[in-house]
Order: sequence, then structure tokens, then C-alpha cells
Amino acid sequence: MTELKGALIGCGFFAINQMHAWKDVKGAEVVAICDRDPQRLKIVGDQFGIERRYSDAAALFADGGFDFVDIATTVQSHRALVEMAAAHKIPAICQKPFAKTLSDAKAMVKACADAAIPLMVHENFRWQTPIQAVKSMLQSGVIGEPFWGRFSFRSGYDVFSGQPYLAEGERFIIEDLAIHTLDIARFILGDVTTLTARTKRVNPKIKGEDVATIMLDHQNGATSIVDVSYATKLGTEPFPETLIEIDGTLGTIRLSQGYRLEVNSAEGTTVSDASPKLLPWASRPWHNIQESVLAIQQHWTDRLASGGETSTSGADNLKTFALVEAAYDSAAHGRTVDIGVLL
Ligand code: NAD
Ligand code: 89V
Repeated sequence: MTELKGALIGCGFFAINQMHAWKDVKGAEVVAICDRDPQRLKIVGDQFGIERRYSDAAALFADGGFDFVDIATTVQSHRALVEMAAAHKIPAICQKPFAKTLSDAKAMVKACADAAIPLMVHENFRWQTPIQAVKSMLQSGVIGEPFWGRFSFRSGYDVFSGQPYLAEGERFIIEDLAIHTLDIARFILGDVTTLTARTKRVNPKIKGEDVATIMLDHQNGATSIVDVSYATKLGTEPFPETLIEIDGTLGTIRLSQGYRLEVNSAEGTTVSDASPKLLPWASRPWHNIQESVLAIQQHWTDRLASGGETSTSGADNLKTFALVEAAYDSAAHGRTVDIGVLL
């Protein structure tokens, strides 16, 4: 298999997972890294044995010598870096949140389409083993047509120690976390027509909202609830599990804490274990997310090699990003938002 060469920009907290995963991906390797913080550049360069190191993305692109770029910086730099990739006709992966605003996100998709380069958003949650298991079960038809769903992430985990910037933004849980949960809802029940949301801030030490309850109407007629919280203190901390309930015309699916998958249908009740693998470089409780990083990066590599569209392409992600913008609008103004108008 031809080895695709990649460059990674942004050597921070989460990029460590991406670098480990690139070591495991078949058909691609990282040959250059970039970070404007010299300490982060050294830590990641030394840990993963990368000689080509840049403090400036423009210099990285000018030197070239790679087939794709993996942008793992925080959102402020995403538009400039994606547009830089497009200007150099380098296929790009961009971390979530894709952009600061929907209009930025649209401009980024257009820049890559105009340059005829693939663009994928690193929206990895739909690649988690338990989420894929729910999707497969639904697709098997065993519970019939889905008419209702719940996608729930309720936790008291201290995310701020690893990602201090999450405490500082005017926006928090919808932009950072529900963005994944909304994407899972779209992945499982299909695209959304209208959305209604309510938010709260419970933790007085942070700026943004840490609780959100969002109701979605899906194009197929199903209704779902996406509910997320970082203010929920439970006996057994579920971070970072997404719990799912789907009701269908012939049965139900329940993905509950501990990755327990229960399916009730005309054939009876089955219970299985949908746990993710613990990869050699992974650590609990993050292993679910870490495994999905490997899955999405392998998917990108396979599609880049074959010329196919990725599951979470920039164009696809606009439909998830629109739900984020709609949720803030709905919560601020107490109204239901028509998603079609935003796209
Ligand atoms: P971080 O602040 O720890 O790391 C970002 C790094 O990028 C820093 O080292 C910074 O110096 C560097 N950087 C920023 N702008 C740059 C630029 N223009 N050129 C070069 N380097 C630049 O942030 P993080 O926690 O690693 O998050 C990075 C992104 O990953 C965020 O968008 C976050 O939302 C996302 N994230 C995704 C997941 C997931 O599961 N998909 C999980 C955690 C974080
Ligand atoms: O996936 C993320 O973006 C992370 C976390 C799961 C901690 O919210 O910020």
C-alpha cells in the first residue's frame, strides 16, 4: 500500500491521541508537525520521532512534501488554516468545532470545493464502537421504523483540567460537546428540519452554558431529544459515554451506561456488550474516544487513497454545525428554528 504523508498542525492536548492513531493507521504517516508554541513542538516531536518541525504554518505549507494536513488547533485558527490548505491544494482534516460561525464554515467548504480538495471534519464520536453498534442494529430493521430517540451525555467530569479554554468561552457545552451529540442524532435518525433548545449555566466558575436540552424534528418524522450536562453528579461517573434510546414501530434499542446494548423486538430481548477496545496507547475513561480517533483517521486514509467522500466531510458537517447555531439562537430567543433556512 502506498504510504500517504501527512503534516499535523497543533500539538496540544488532543493531538497526542491523533499522533498515536497515525502510528496505527494503515497507509499513512505523519512526516511534519507544526505548533507556534516551541514547548509543544518539542514534546510531540520528541515523543513521536518527527524531525520536520515548524513554528509557522505558512512555512510548513511553503516547504510541502506531504499529501494531507491534519489541523488539530483550537477553533480560532481553523478558517485561516483550512484556507491555507486550499490555496496549496492540500487535502485537509479539521478538528471540531469546524469554525466559529456557520458563515465561516460555509466559506471553508467553498474554498476546498473550489480547489477540488477533500475536506473532512474530525467529528469522531459517530465512529465510536457503541454508536456504530446502535446504527447497525437500527439498519438491520429489527425494531422497525424509528419514531423517537434520546441522545444523552450527562456528567460531572472535570473537563477543564485538560482543556482550560473550555471554561473561558461565552459558549461552552453546545459548541464543544453537544456538537458531537447532535452529529450522533443526525447519524442515527437522519437530517433535522426544526430545533428547539433550552440552556443553563450551573457551574458559577465558567462563562458559558454547561447544560442544554434540545428537541429535534427529523426529516423522517422522528422526534429526538439531545440532552447534555457537565453539572450532573452521579454515583458512577459515565464520562465520556453517550447513552441512547431509540423507539421503533417493532421494538426498542437501549445503549446504557457501561456500554450495555439491549434490543427488544418480536424475536425477544438480546443484551450485548458494545464496549470499545482499549488500544495499547489508550487510557480509561478516554479509550472510547481514542478508539474513534483511530477509526476516523483510518477512514480518511482509505477514502483519500480511493478518491471517495468521507462520512463527515465539510459539506456533511455544515448540517451538524447548523444545529449548533440553531440551538444557541433557539435558547436565546425562546423560538423554534427552521434548519433549512440556515443551510
Ligand atoms: P490545545 O490548546 O491543547 O492545543 C492546541 C494547540 O494548537 C496548541 O499547542 C497551540 O499552540 C496550537 N496552535 C493554535 N493555533 C495555532 C496556529 N495558528 N499555528 C500553529 N499552532 C497553533 O487544544 P486541544 O484541547 O488539543 O483542542 C484542539 C482542538 O481539538 C479543539 O478544536 C477541540 O475542540 C478539539 N478536541 C476534539 C476532541 C474530539 O474528540 N474530537 C477532543 C478534545 C478536543
Ligand atoms: O470531544 C471533545 O471535544 C472534548 C470533550 C469530550 C472533553 O468534551 O472537549
